[in-house]
Amino acid sequence: MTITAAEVLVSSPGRNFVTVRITTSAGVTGLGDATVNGRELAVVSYLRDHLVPLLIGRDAHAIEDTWQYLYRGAYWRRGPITMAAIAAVDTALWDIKAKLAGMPLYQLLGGRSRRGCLAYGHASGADLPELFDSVRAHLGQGYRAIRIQTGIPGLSSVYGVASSSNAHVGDAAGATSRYDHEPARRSAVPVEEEWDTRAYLRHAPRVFEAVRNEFGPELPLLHDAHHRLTPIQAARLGKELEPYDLFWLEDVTPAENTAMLRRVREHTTTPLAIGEVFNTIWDYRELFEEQLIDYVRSPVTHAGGITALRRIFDYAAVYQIKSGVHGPTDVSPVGLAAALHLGIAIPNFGIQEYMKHSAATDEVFRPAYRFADGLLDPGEEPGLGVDYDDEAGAAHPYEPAYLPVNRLKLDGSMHDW
Ligand code: EZ4
Ligand code: CO
Repeated sequence: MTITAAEVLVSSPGRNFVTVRITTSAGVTGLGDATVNGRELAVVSYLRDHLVPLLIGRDAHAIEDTWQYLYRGAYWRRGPITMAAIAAVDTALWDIKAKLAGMPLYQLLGGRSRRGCLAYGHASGADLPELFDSVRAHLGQGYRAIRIQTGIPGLSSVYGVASSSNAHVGDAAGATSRYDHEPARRSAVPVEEEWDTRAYLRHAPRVFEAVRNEFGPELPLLHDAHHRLTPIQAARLGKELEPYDLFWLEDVTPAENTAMLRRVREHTTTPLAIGEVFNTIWDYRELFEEQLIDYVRSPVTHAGGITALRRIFDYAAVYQIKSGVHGPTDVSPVGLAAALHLGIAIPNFGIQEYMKHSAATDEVFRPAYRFADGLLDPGEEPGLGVDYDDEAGAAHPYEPAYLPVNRLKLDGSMHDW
């Protein structure tokens, strides 16, 4: 059975997605997610101009060999664009193999290890009353773990905090209503946000104190610092959050220098998660072997596919480190489905981020996965359980969109985000 076609599908049902669809001589097709938020068309070119011509005629069953061929064969290895392109091809080939076996993909990955994948949702608010409403709404929807982000006194808007004032065009709910589900904004250039680390460090512990007082000690709480702190600032934050028993503190420092997490670890027992912007197993080596983190944030989409991420999780398991897969709306339903098939099977599943996609997105991808009682389940459809609707996709053509950039309030200089 050979690969006869590989299409790169671009659609924008509320946000941009890049999807690979591979067709085989047996007539079976498979899907993979190649979306890199804010740099989508670079991956389209990588795929169309450089990978698709190499795929035609290859054995569709030879997943490992194709992965090695695309990774080692590039000479310029790694990087988010390369690894997202490889991930999409790899995921599509796993989808095909599982469809041919007549099984949901997780059966090929070892079968079911748990009843479902514990999911966490995103509660946020400009202030505490708005945040509490958002937490209550998530509890009402069945979430059993919740990420907490809030506005900071003195800052006009903060990344990751939804409000009616930063509603996004293209949302099914309309441009004037609150939209919790979209980190990017459709615009020709990125929106600029302002930042003040000292104000954040003063405010964050008070927020968690208030949330614990309101909602009690049981609910697992998570928080994302978006790479904005220095090691010593991160150490202080982790220490000050200890009384509030976080499930994890995410991305405290910039991802390039993983050694700096040693300093953070020396000071705090708050569990640490990192890796949503990593793209290979090598990025984790120091963090695993020195046991500097507790959760791996890589999604299938940005870490080279199912083949590569499974290897990362096995490596993590040696050090009692668990999965905590990135699942924002910019990971498409194909990428999320792939994560759920892995998550339901692996021994060291931790938690899965879940930021529900818009209705328009689900109309294009028709995912079989379901969320109930706080757990996500990949479903029992053969393969990934995602079915791309060409007509629905074509109704939403690509539109430029960017994540915001972050400047210091003090003097306007660029800051990590
Ligand atoms: O900033 O998905 O944990 N989740 C996050 C996300 C990321 C975006 C980047 O595209 O940090 O909001
Ligand atoms: Co994050």
